[in-house]
Amino acid sequence: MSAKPVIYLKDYAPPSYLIETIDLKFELEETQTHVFSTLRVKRNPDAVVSTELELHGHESLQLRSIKLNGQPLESSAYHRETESLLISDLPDAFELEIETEINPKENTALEGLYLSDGMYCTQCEAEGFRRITFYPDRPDVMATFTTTLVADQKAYPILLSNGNPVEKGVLDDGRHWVKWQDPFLKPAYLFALVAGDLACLEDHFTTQSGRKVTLQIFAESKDLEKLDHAMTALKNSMRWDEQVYGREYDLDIYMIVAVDFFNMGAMENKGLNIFNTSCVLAHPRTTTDMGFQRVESVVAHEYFHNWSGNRVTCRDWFQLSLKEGFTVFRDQCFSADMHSAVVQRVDEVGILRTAQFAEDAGPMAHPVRPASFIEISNFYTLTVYEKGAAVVRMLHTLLGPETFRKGSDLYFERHDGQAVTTDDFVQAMADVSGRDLTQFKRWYSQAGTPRLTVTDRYDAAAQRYELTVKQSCPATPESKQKQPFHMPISVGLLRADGTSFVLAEGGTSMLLELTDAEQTFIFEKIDEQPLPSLLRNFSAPVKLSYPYTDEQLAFLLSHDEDGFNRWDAGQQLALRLINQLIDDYQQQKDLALPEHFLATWRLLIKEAPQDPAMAALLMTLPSEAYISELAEQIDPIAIHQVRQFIKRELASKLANLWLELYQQHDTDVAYSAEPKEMARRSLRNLCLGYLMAVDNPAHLALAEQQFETADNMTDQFAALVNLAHSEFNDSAHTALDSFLTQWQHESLVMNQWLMVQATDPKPGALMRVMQLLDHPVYDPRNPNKIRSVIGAFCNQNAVNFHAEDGSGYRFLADHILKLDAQNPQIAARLLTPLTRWKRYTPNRQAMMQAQLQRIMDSGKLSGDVYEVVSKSL
Ligand code: B3K
Ligand code: ZN
Repeated sequence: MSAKPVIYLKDYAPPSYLIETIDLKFELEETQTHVFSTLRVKRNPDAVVSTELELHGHESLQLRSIKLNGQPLESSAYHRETESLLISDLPDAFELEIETEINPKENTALEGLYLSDGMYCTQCEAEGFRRITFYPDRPDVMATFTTTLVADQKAYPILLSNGNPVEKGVLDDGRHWVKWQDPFLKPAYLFALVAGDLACLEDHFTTQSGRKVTLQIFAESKDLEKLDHAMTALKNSMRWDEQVYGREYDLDIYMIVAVDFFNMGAMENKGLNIFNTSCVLAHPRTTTDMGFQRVESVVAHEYFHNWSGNRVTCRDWFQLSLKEGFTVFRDQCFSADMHSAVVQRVDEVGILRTAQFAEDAGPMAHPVRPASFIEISNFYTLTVYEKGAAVVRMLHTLLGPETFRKGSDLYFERHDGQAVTTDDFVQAMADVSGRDLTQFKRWYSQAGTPRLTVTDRYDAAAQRYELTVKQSCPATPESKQKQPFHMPISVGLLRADGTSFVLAEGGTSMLLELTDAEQTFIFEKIDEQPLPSLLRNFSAPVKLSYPYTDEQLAFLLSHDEDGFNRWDAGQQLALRLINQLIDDYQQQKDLALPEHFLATWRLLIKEAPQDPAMAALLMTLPSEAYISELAEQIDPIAIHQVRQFIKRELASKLANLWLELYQQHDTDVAYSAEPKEMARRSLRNLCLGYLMAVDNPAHLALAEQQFETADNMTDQFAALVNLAHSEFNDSAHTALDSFLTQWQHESLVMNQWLMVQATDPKPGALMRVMQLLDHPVYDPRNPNKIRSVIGAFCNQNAVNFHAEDGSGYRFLADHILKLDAQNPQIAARLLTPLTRWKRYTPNRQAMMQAQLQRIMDSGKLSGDVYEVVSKSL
């Protein structure tokens, strides 16, 4: 059982005391770091009930001394509970001095202060600061921080914290110190420090008001050449936030530090972002195009937090989406402006529709603003991030860009320096638009993915077209009955010649506002039977159904002016075939690909050169994860076999076309990271994938040649994946071995090498995965390595993870039990595939459930793992 209680949003109460300033001094030693903290405290005039002072403090903290206004505090004046220190009988204003001792070296949870490859770094969001010192570790307590770091000068020449450096000095025992001051109010979760031997790339940015800001990106010196892309992304983000949101950077210095041991992607600490190396280092030789885009979007995301998150922060952790949903929306728009907007939209909807919809349909489903939790770390979810972004996007769509901008201006001005709620955000949007957004707010309080069923009627004589939309939403753990949502549905109507009708306000798309459980929308002066294009650009996070025929979907695929809906029509067409073939497969019938499907693909290939980026999307079959999410009952083997069958058929029946397209998109020009070149590479590598789906030595030779001659990681890695996963390549190990030899000293490339093997769908993958865990490049304490092997196997190798004998489930449970003691956040995160047990075939359900039960029965679990397992069973 977990000792941790459930925390409810409805129980929120303002803090009894406020902290005006905190002055910190760290004497950094690997196993015994001393933290001296001086707090200026005053009673909160807005507190509803005035209780004792609650300072959070993890059980690992050793309290060395505590003084009130300079006098040692009597031990009867305070007492310690598991997660806090409570002090009673305090005056209205006072100073508190606390000395604690911590052990960064033993900190394997990677929360609070820890060592990453010998360098000190911190991670305080959400509740890591309480592992550093006793403090009101809650986001509505905001203070100004001064931080002095003292450490050995030779081993730790660089000492960083939030804000601006104000003083430094050298001590006569070989240590030195630097004092940092952050003038902005901030909650403890935004505190950071770094100490290490680091190289730095420096640049400058002049803000729109003419202030010069120093930009510094720190990494190990061997990685200095991999920082240019992040620097460019940072400058682009700074410019973009000025242009699109009118937001300027506010300190004289902005720092990013790359660390190899990190529980997630990156962290937006004020003025001192700490990044997982995987989200900041990029070089064409070692990083794929996907990696480049990830770096760009994470750099942007963390930078945008400076306003949406830091200047205006969350009142409590239930409001997490206030900063995360909004910031994801901001980084999505940034990426759309930097690259192809359609490709960006397809990618983000892909994540939402597969992973977030699955979360919303599972035992951990929760509203964008959860109403309760045991462990907040479990709520950094796709719902809070991606659905939260979709909700902000709907506001943007409903209000239009100008009014939305007025709303964000008002929000930032009204709440600068405050800790607020999602209601405050929506209120700013309501105030500038004059609209009542009360119903809209249900998106924050009701979980679940709404279903829309659309029917239509055309009256030729009256030239009138009607669309009727019904909405419903399945029950989720927090509520059975759902009230209708308010959502924008963007529609277009296509004529038989493929052009779109001009609708109200002169455009070819129109916004319908759905508010009722059932609503009919009427279009006048429609002079021929139209074909509706619904939910353009995925204007709401819902599952929509309309009774299209295959011919109508094919028509949308070739004619819809909405790029997203063109792509989606192709996906729906493929899904129909896939579902049909899954039935055939389960009934042990022969599988066959219909001629009209091949004809569609011939056309796609023919037209591909006109828009390679779009073509690569259109010719990618729906993923196994998406097919699974839509399935009534998931049969992973059938899904895999059918998808492979279609791929092989397309490959063999259209082999010459793939080869021609592959060769057409070859180039002698040197590598470039321009979007056009990225698109060319993605189309060419898609062709390689099809070529490698058939048994043909000539195709194998092509892949080998590409592997050996590629001047960039995108092409080399695409060749490696194909060589390693091919059923027809007897010497997969040759490519894997040579890749290992070539890149063994590049940790991030080794993650990719581990991942290719962990995701190999061929039989025997689990045995190979177990061997990888003993390989010298694997490190059982490094989250990136754990994700590359265990995470990749359980999430991206469905056929093997779901093996009939239950070996995959046992393997995952074994590792969760081991990991929980070491790093509960990572352990809880890895559990996800087991939590979906109810979606699988009955034999699998039983085996998955048994492993969850085994974890539950194992004794002492962290709150993180306990919460996920207990909610899943
Ligand atoms: N705010 C951090 C996430 C912190 C996760 C803590 N378990 C990164 C981000 O979303 O920008
Ligand atoms: Zn974020």
